Amino acid sequence: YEPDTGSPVRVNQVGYLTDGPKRGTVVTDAIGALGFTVRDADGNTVASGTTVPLGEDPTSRQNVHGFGFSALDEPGEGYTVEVDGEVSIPFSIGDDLYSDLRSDALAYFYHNRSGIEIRADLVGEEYARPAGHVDVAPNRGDGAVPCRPGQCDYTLDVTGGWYDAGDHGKYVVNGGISVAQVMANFERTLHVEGANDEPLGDGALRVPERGNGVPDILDEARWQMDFLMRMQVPEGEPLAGMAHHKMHDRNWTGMPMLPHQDPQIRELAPPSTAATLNLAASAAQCARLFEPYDAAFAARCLEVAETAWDAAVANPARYASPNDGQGGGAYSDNNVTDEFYWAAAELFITTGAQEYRTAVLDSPIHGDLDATYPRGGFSWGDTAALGALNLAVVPNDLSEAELARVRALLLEAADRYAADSAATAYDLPFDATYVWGSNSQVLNNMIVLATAHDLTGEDSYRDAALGGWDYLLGRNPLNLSYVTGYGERYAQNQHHRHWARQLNPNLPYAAPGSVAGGPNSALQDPIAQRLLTGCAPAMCYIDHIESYATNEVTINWNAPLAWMASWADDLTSG
Ligand code: 9MR
Repeated sequence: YEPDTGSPVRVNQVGYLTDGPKRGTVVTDAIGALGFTVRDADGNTVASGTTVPLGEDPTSRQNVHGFGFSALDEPGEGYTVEVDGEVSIPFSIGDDLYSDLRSDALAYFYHNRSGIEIRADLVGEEYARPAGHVDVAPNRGDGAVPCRPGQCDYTLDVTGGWYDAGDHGKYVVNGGISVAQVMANFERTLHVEGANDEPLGDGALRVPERGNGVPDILDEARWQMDFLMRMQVPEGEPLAGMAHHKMHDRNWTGMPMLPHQDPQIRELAPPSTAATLNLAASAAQCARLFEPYDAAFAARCLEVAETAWDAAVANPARYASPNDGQGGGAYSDNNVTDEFYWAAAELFITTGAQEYRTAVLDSPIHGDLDATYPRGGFSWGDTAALGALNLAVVPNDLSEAELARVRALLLEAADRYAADSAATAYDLPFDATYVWGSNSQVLNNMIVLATAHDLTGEDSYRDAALGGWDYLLGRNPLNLSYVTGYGERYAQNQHHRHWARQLNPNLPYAAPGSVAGGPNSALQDPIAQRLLTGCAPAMCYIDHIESYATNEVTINWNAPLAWMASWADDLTSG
């Protein structure tokens, strides 16, 4: 299998910000520097220079050169770069490159809501569908879901929330980090100068709650928060206050399958400490953000957060089994030090209480660079950065010295990601550990860089973050944008049960603004194993619906995508 990679001249296929860096990469056998020419849509030469030979790029095992034309600052569409007779995909220069992506990336969450009709007037006929997992056959409904046989003798109403991904499972690990990053997208607008709340506000997004006086992005977050809170073990039951790890079908369903057609029995998995702390952290953040809009809801979030915290402290080592992957993903995690840190940080920011301050300051994570900001990116299994980023940005009761330390660590992490970016042929702020969902690891590194830029205003952080955008939007070894609908060549056959045009002509492609998991050198699905064996790490990807290990979509990958789109849009509209 030889992927079609099109032109060897690689650019950000969406384009470059008017005052931002403009960098590209060319795959070539040439050893010495080559000339490059940038032309506008009419074919006039508007910039030129010579490439910088960079040798073999270890992520693609190709010989590459870099080139740059940052001085070109004339907004326009249809620019191209020519190197050695080869011409890039056309791209734009401008200030409004990320505003559609901001709302499309957020629309992902409404598209994937459970328990509610998805309306044509909000998403278009192609994507409209009946409510999934309400009590209409063949669904069993999520209104009274039992525990797995022998596990508990109650049922829970766990309707609502977002489907995780290409499957119809609903997981607290990772549902908590997803809603936390959606809320952080909004919370940034409260505390960062130049961050614009209008594109997230009431009436701005395609959600059915528009017009209710609450910012639309918080309406979306509430849909998930309500579900997460329903996953808490009720008072009076064993392990009260903990959260069930997940709920999903007893067996994997086939594809394609719309949510309302799922006939499987759905069950609650046992509670876990990691899920309980996802609930505690996200509910604590919920409490402070909803306070101005709905004090009763905010109070409920806080109560859930505090009871969840207490339950996790009382049950600090209940781990989900790594082998529990039938009918849904395992999301197992035997190290919850980071979840404790994240939850303590959120509870401390919201309440200022001594117990949480101590839990933050005494945590082994506190001040530890690798544990807080893993080199390969934070993720659902490494959540400390979520707390650390908020401690750095959201006003709280840390002393000045403590706050300075939190911010210094963040900048140290950002410096490290920036150094990684400078060391790669594609300016990618990533250490090239191409795991399942590598694109989200990249996005989370970009968030650390973007936050460093929010705090310092330094161009070097901005430029390294934008290098991540270049990579995700096409300047990469496959010459492919990983975001549906963005760029000229983009992923669209992501693994999803009903965005399944590849399997059925009556179903749609992935909706615009959906990010694919991305290259994963571990090749954990059959089609990747069949077609990609031997691949160079950054090329271990295929835009095929069956490649769930390289090409799935999920809430915890689109949440950082949306956060980063807001940040990039704010760079120019602020
Ligand atoms: O994102 C998860 C990744 O880190 C794991 O390596 C992988 C295998 O356990 O599972 C991923 O999560 C999937 C989940 O288990 C089920 N729904 C789809 C998720 C994204 O692929």
